[in-house]
Amino acid sequence: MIYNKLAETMTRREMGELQLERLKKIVRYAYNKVEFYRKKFDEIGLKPSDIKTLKDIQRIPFTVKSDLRDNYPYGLSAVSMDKVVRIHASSGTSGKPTVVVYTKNDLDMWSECIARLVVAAGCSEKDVVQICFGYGLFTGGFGLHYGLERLGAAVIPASSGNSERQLMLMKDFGATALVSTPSYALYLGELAEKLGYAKSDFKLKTGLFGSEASTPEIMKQIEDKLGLKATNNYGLSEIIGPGVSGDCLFDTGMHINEDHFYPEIIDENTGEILTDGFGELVLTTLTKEGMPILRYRTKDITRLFYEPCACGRTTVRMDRIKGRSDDMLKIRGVNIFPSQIESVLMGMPEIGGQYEIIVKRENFMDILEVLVELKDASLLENYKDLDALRAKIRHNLKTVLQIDTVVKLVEPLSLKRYEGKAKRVTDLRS
Ligand code: DLL
Repeated sequence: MIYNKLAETMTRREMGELQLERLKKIVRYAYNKVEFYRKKFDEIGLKPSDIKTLKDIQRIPFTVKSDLRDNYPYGLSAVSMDKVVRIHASSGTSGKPTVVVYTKNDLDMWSECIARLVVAAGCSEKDVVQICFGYGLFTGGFGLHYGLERLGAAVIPASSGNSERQLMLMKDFGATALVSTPSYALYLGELAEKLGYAKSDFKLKTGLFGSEASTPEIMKQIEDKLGLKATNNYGLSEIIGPGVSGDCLFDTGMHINEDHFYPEIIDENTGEILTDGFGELVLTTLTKEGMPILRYRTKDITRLFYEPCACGRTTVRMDRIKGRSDDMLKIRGVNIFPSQIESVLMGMPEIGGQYEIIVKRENFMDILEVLVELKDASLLENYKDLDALRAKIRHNLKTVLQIDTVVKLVEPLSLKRYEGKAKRVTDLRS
């Protein structure tokens, strides 16, 4: 099923024409309504009328997270408050949050984008969907909620927290789809096992997971535990929230709603556009009224696929996020993404779903320590087996990372669980 055939199956040429028309319009709009953009354009002598082709987008300066923070709270807004109907914010790691405002039309477009991605993931109006994202300033809860309602699904706005109750609701209300972060879904799966639920107690068919990085291996673990098909969807508050892109059932990358969000991949060091391979995703909102964003550097590392997909959608797809350029760990000169570690660990049957990465410096030397939760506590009773497993993990990690690690095995269910985005890395070097 395709939610909006017209938008999701147009030819590449039609899409290009639509994007150009919208790009010209949004650039003019941003220039006229937002002083921040006007100043940036004027500084380099760029006029909205200079944008004549899609390629001309390269002439527009990038927007970065600190631009939103520097203009806190409403500096990048293009409309007066009487046109604003919703305000969300993303909590940064430090200081003030970044604020995003939505007009009625923005909320309408947002719901449409979510409806498209949940249908692509296999949901319909027949589904009963439990949303375990927080309802609040975070965009996850409300974003998914209104899109699913638009589709006509039955929404259970469970919000985050109280995991035992989540499982009870899931069973009693007959939830067929689950919305959460992948790490929380995995935790719910573990907890269900611990509390003695059988997979057949639940009617789950589809997992709509997003808001944090995941690997195919962790998705597989969730599928095994909860008996559903795990799908990935991506987005960020600055651009809209969830709804930028999502998986179809062919597992070929996440289809981008590119009639609303124009993607580019750049070299994260030089800013140059890459036509092939991995780089930093840059997004431009093509239709957003409340807070148009031109060429936003997401810091998320991915690549784009333009070939047709077997599902019939013609929209460009993005690969799962390999990591964030600011998550990348430089250890003894080697670049490492936490997702590489996760792939190795989750591919090993003896290991449970949780791990933590700690980076330290001892005697001027970087140490990469990996805390790994065992699946089965009985292993702890046999020192020889434990030692052999530790050596195997070290070896497998070294094959992928090229550096040595310190592996610590810990008891099942002993590492911290998160209801939202999991925090896997602690870097103690700075
Ligand atoms: O996490 C929006 C969202 C909510 C997306 C629910 C999907 C589902 P922020 O809190 O602003 O917004 O965080 C955005 O989260 O730049 C990525 O680094 C990361 N992220 C989001 N989705 C994925 C994903 C929401 N599917 C930041 N895979 C983004 C990997 C993701 N990383």
